[in-house]
Amino acid sequence: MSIEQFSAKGRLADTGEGITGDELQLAARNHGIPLEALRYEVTPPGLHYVLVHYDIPAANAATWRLTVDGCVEQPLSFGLTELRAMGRETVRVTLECAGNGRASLQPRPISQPWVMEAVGTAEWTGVPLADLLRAAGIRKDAIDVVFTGADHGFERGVEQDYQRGLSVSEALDAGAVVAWEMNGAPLPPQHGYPLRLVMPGWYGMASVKWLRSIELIDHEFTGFQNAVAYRFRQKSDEIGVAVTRIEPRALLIPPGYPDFMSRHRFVPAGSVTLQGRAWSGWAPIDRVEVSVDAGVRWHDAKLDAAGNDLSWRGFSYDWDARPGEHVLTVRAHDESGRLQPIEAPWNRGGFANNSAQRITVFVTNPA
Ligand SMILES: Nc1nc2c(c(=O)[nH]1)N[C@H]1C(S)=C(S)[C@@H](COP(=O)(O)O)O[C@H]1N2
Ligand SMILES: [Mo]
Repeated sequence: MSIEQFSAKGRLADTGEGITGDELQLAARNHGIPLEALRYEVTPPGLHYVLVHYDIPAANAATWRLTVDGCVEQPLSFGLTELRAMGRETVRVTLECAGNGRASLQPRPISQPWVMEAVGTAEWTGVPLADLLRAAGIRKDAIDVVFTGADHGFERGVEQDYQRGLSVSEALDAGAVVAWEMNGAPLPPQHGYPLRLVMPGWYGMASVKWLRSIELIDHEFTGFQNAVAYRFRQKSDEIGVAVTRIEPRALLIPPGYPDFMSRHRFVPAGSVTLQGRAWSGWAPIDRVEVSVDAGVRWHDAKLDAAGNDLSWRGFSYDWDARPGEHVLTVRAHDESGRLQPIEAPWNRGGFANNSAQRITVFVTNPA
């Protein structure tokens, strides 16, 4: 074994190459939301998607420390009890992995092979990040804020702690929280126990789990997860464009009942209320369209009352299901004018593939 065997570049699947053992191993560790769990406004514990690059680190809330230092007037260090005394706020946030949809791209980037289920909504309780930064006093020379988790590993030959950087203004303005609770209970180990960052509107990679350090630096952060990993590229030697906010997406709760293997659906003929949820990290959802004929005709869905702007919005559409085979599909619009595409453009990392969901349904004759 030598480190040289780990390619510095991600690999693309060969034409027709099936899911590899490496991808299967990742898929078994990192699970998505079962689509029927989209019925819950707040995703119940255990059904929210999980993505962990390395291992879930050992952690003890009683001895955990979070430091805030670097370009600050007053470096700070908190235990959990001290941090709780800094304030308490609960935010309902929809998180989605930037790699969601990757496995459907052609050619397929070899990595965590999400289909479309890497999403969830939770209520995160903690202290606003902006309050912590202001308590430490942001110096004029501060450019970026670096968040470091307690997990450690190798990625494409580079040994690292999991780290992500944000600009000072992103860190102050996005409504981020440093959270110790998920849905009113201590964070589960896989979601960052005892402390994590939650960055509303951003793809999940920005929400650093097992958070142990916040460092302000006087230059742009060039760590692996910002400068190498999460970038839109067509070719591996490009610098690429940073992956940031969540592109709009709508998902239907698959109606009726499934076939075990194919997940194709069986629905008795008659009136069926199709339901689902839509979200965007750029702006609130203002329209969702449903098609029951594979995208030939589109119909406006009825939107549920708008919640906060940081979490998904429910929608429904009454369908008169006639016997035969149908392909259901759905697409979201947001107030920034973004429209979810039927086919999203390809990129080498397989990021932000928000191509429209398609569900094959067999409507059965009444008995
Ligand atoms: N420390 C650390 N934070 C992390 C990760 C990680 O591997 N290590 N994965 C990131 C990615 S890629 C995603 S999509 C989200 C997933 O958060 P969840 O597992 O709570 O849904 O966590 C992010 N934060
Ligand atoms: Mo992710």
